[in-house]
Amino acid sequence: KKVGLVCVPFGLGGAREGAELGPRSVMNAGILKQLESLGIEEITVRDVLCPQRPTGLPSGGRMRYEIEVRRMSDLMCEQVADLTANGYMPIVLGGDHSVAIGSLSGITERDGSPGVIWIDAHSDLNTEATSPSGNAHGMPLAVALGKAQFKLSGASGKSIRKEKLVLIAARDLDPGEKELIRADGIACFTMHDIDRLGMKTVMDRALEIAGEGTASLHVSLDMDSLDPSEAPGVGTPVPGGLSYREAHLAMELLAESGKVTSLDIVEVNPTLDSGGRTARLAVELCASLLGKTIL
Ligand code: DIR
Ligand code: MN
Ligand code: MN
Ligand code: MN
Repeated sequence: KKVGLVCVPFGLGGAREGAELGPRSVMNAGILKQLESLGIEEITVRDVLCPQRPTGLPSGGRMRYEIEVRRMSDLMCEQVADLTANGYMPIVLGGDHSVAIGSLSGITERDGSPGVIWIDAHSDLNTEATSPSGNAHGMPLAVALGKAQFKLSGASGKSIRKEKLVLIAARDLDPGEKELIRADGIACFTMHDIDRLGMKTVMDRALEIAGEGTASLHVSLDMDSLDPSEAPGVGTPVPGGLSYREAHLAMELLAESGKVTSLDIVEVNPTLDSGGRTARLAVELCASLLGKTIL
């Protein structure tokens, strides 16, 4: 197995500064060592040169920092497409969740629409019209589904299919997002569903929906899916999240499926973290997804 780590120090998609420091904190938490100890034969690291906070007012219209988001997405799309073409599994280290716009368009460019498992307290389905904040990190799935006004230059504007998208761990949805989930019949396993069914059943069903009938399966892990008691270092913590074991079990089941072809780990914010705890958990969860077992 070959892994391509894509570091994307971009934080302009969120409301708080600090997510742009995420990639470095996850690297410092030892992700390279962890990958090596799992017997990954080849690891390449790509750094995406992201636009940083400009001095003036936020650029763009209803999506804040639209110009910067577009620049970062175009650069990422290229990197992810190139890694995929060369047989590397892309692992994207964010950055806020707007980096997933580039992951998804890069994957689609090579392999066609992937199945997508989105593990997040939020559904990231806001369009410019429904977003209460204007923050791009709340919009990547609306962009990928072709629902937003924002379109990437080269791409067709639509990189994923709603039938192949599954949301897991949702617990904080905006009105427009709820409406879209219902109207489009998007599979959504909320925390309530996880409480009732257990993570094993939820993941079995998620894999049936997103893991079949597509050439690839992308997992997007927003660290705010975890309970803030486990992962305090995120920009928008929401109580009532995944436990430490639920999150690991999800990753272990994904590993067992053998279907995952790419991964994002996003929203680690070291300025809000307690001694690198969230970054270390991100590394651990990545290891579980790549096949690390307890025994
Ligand atoms: C909110 C927050 N739904 C928004 N979204 C977050 O601004 O659109 N996504 N935090 O991760
Ligand atoms: Mn998110
Ligand atoms: Mn989130
Ligand atoms: Mn976010």
